[in-house]
Amino acid sequence: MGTYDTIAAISTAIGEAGISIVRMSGEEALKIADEVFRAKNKKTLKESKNRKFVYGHIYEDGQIIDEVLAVKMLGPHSYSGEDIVEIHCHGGIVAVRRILKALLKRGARLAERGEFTKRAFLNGRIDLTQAEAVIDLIKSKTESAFDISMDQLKGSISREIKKIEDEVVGMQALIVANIDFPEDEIKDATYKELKTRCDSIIEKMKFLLENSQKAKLLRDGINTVILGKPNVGKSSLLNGMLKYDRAIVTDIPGTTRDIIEDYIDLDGLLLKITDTAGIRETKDKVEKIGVEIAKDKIKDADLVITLFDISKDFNDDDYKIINLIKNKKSIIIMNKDDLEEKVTDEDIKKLIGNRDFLKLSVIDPKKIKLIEDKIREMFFAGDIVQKDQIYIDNIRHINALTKALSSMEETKKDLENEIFLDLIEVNLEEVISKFSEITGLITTEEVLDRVFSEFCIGK
Ligand SMILES: Nc1nc2c(ncn2[C@@H]2O[C@H](COP(=O)(O)OP(=O)(O)OP(=O)(O)O)[C@@H](O)[C@H]2O)c(=O)[nH]1
Ligand SMILES: [Mg+2]
Repeated sequence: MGTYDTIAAISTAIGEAGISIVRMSGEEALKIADEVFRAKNKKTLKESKNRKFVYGHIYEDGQIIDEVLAVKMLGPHSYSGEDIVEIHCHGGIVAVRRILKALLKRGARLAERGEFTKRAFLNGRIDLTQAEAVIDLIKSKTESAFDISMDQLKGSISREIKKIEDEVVGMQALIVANIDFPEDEIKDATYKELKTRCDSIIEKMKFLLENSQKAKLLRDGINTVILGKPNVGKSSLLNGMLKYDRAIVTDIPGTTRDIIEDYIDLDGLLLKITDTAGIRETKDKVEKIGVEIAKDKIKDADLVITLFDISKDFNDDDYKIINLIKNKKSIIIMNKDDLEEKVTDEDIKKLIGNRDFLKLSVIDPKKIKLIEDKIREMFFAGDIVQKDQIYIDNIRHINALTKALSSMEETKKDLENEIFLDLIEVNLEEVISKFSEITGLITTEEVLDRVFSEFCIGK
């Protein structure tokens, strides 16, 4: 265990709440806490039992500043691997700030983002993939994303990587065993065996990378943009999907001028949904900017829901819109089918060709379900998260795994060309070093800074 200074931070979200928690970690945590905490039973925290709440008060300048419960968790069996003291005080912003200030005054240092978790890593309690899972867990917006992070926190990634690494080490062992037996027969058999093993490893790595895309969609959400000319019912659709009136809806074309973003959880499938300003040629300065932003949003969209109003004749604006989604995954909706239809089947065919479409009314909640079913069907057939699978979705892990895969593919070519075994061994060493980057066995200060800067303060 390393020795580091003592850090303190407010670990709960700032705002009105029942309780708030101030947390301290480090060698001096108990000493500092005992300078401000007076237990009702007169014992110091040092004397009190490990992991047992103690009732008392925090004092500053002889005055009670709050009534609290304090608990110590001695290292190495604590979250950070060091001595931790948590002070559970009244919620709100005043009590926590006062307590934090009192601790800082006595020598604790304000923790940086993720520093408690960073210490857990530095003290060897968790590896880097597990530390990253902690932040992903906090940021999860759906149950599936949470389940994936929970699995990763339990070490699923490192275990999977370790399994593949063992196979690579097995190849190295085979090389070392045969490098000094250059008889032709043994040589041929060795290359053959190495090639078989190499293929199997490549297959496993590819499978992990393919799954990663699915996990990334689950985690970050499907970037969904609602598109159409003014007044076709875009904001009505957004409100219908969110099931509350998030956007203003009026019969005046050009109502939405800015983009409106929100999240929808479709049984574990996360949609990041964006309502946009209706696309049309306009002289209005504000609306014009909105239209440009809308066009820009389409570029990054995973899915575009495009609306047309069939209670009016199509015009040039509709044709422009169909042009914008030429190469995009999209759902086309012929909206307002509760009103008298002004367009014919031919008009529709002329506009969208042979593309699929749904004809409905977005102000009917039952019809919203049809759209949601369509989205689900487009993105996932069957279960979204399969319990027994490993999902690697962290960009850092994906990059390292991709590099490891390309070294492995290089190895495959070298084996086919029967190049010297000791050179192949060098390739394999490269693969293993990429694996060590993932788990944090080999890491740099820069990587750690990047990983932990994603965290909130107090975690
Ligand atoms: N009858 C009927 N009216 C609808 C339907 N969908 C939307 N509307 C009405 O059409 C008008 C425009 O709806 P919005 O949802 O504001 O349309 P929008 O596409 O967001 O319009 P902009 O923000 O101006 O681009 C409102 O009066 C809605 O009540 C529908 O399916 N049937
Ligand atoms: Mg609108």
